[in-house]
Amino acid sequence: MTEHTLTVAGVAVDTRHWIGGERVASADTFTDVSPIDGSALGEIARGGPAEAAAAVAAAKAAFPGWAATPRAERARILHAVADGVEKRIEELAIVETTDNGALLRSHRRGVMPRVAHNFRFFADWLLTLDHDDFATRGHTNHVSWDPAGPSVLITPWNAPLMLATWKVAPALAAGNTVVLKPAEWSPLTASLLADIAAEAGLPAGVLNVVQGYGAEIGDALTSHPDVRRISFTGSVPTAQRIAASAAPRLTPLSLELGGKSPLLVFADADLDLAVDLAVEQYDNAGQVCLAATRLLVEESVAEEFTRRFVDKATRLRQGDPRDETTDIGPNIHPRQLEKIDGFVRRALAAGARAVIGGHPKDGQYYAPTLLTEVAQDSEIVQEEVFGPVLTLQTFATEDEAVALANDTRFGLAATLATGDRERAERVGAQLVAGTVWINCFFVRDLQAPFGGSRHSGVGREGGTWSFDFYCDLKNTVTAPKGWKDH
Ligand code: TXE
Repeated sequence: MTEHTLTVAGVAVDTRHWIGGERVASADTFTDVSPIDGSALGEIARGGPAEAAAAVAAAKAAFPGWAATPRAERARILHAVADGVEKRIEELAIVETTDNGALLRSHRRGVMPRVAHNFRFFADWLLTLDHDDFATRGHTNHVSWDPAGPSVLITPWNAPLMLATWKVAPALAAGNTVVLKPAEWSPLTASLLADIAAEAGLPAGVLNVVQGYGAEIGDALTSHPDVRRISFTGSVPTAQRIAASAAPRLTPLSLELGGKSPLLVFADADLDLAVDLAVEQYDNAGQVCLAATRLLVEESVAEEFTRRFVDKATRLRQGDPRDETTDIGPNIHPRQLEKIDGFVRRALAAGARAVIGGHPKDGQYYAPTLLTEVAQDSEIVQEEVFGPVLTLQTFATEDEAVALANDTRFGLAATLATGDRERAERVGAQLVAGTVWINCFFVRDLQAPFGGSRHSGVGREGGTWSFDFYCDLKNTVTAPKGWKDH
């Protein structure tokens, strides 16, 4: 243990930035707190413009070498990063859970293995990226994927390492260098990732990690002239700030923002399946951008649906996320809890009825909540709460269901529960959503595009769409004539 290390369940985490292959301290620090019990985990380097500039400079210096590294070698190193993640799954899982309060069992068995997969997937995809050739009037058009340059990746706290590596893996695979800025409420696993990447042989400066408050370090990163790509996952207001900051230089942006997604339950659905899908929306204490927080249920089954939902939801166990039997852990921060409760209190004051929950519990926990008697144009129906809070509205016809589903400023995802294939197709086609799930939720192949429309974001992540974003596509057209043949 040094003054720059904290330990979580015996795992040492360096609390400094990682810039140009070296640990760098800041004069200032901020306290990292565990949402499980409010305990202070340690002091984290609090970066500002100077650290941002140093990290971008390191990324810029490392870019030519990494971009020129043969694809097979880049892929080999990314697989070695995946090996390192796999070796440290237990450590990453307990550190992440302690830092952000999400369930240990899902970190262990779901999230961290997928973090490793993110690296493997983009390493393998890199090797399949083809240089397309087209012929036009005897000329060849040769399309190549050139790495774009230093990329700034800004990530949130609800799934810290998972969401960071969705960006880090394709950015590095494409040949870009990276400055990663994790959320200040969950800074730890990004620091461990820097260790793992260094051990895997990633050259110095290719991946840099800077810590700190977005308001203090963010603008220096997103307005930097040497930054060629910015990828952000987080809130709409922050995305707007980043877009404004990047606008003078027209730096390309990928924005993955919030949602207010619907779950449409039709009378012909398998009702138990529909209830399972609805209760699943409390996962991660509701801190999931994709969460289908608006339950839209056909009138004729609403009463029975609600009865079965309440029966199942009230059996969920809320508590310490390290406990294998826990279903819902804490919310990330006292400020987030206040925000959630504010939404609920205002909804209740406006006439909503809490079927279950509707209040905070001891510590940083919020009771799983279902609100009915909510107006379509009310705040609780229109705004993202990002907590374990669902609303229930009913509809009489399919057209009404579609109209309600589409009537928000978001367009991230939509889930349908129906036994009728034709209806599923018909309704799915009308929904404004980047992902439509039919009788399922959250399943997704990394080859498929992920993202949203309207205020849910700009661009898509996954498969070729990630490479599209992190590369400058170049078309080289060669004439058949003009050669001096020897
Ligand atoms: O997000 P922010 P917050 C939504 C959710 C939640 C709300 C607020 O509704 O209740 O956002 O969360 C960095 N320049 N989502 O305030 O501010 C910040 O340091 C550059 C949905 O925590 O968007 C962090 O790393 N960066 C969501 C990241 O932005 C800045 C996930 C996200 O923080 C910055 C999280 C700036 N000026 C919240 N200001 C999802 N889509 O999954 C902040 N940051």
